[in-house]
Amino acid sequence: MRALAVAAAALALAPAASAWTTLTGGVQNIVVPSLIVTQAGTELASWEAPVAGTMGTEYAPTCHPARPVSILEIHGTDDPLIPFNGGQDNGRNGGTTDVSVMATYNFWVSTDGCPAPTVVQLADTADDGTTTTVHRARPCADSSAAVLYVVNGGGHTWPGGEQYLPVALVGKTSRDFDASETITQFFLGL
Ligand SMILES: [Ca+2]
Repeated sequence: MRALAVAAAALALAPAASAWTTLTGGVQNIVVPSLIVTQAGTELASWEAPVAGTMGTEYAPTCHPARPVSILEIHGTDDPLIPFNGGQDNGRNGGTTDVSVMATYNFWVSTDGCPAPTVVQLADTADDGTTTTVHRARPCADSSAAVLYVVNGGGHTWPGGEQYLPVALVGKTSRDFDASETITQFFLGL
């Protein structure tokens, strides 16, 4: 399963450098089907890494995974499309509402049987208008983990990726870390 996870992650992230606009849609669209798979309690989903995506309010009450699901969540506090604090979804799933990022993360911390998360600040290495706070809970049940990168001041963007649309439309892109590298290392560490 680990090899499959890494391979799938590499496949999903391959276009990140050159076609982020495409990947943006992919990332948003991946979140919902992956949650549906998780809800089904199948053996297919043992990890997820939603970037700028959270749980829809219509899915949340029915999400009862059969076993722990490792989660790495990355989300900007100034995301204009999928609001950090939840509410109206202005992205591709517009017309729906979302659970807040912290509520989504706390759901997984509880569901995965995690210890209380530790909270640290990433080094603010780039003058990009963002900082990042990392919430890390591990080990959880069955060696799973629940990690959240809160990009303070960050938008609906891929940290380390292109500023694919103007800041006025999608918000700022963090240069303090590379989401692709972070996701890869997370999967390798499971
Ligand atoms: Ca910074």
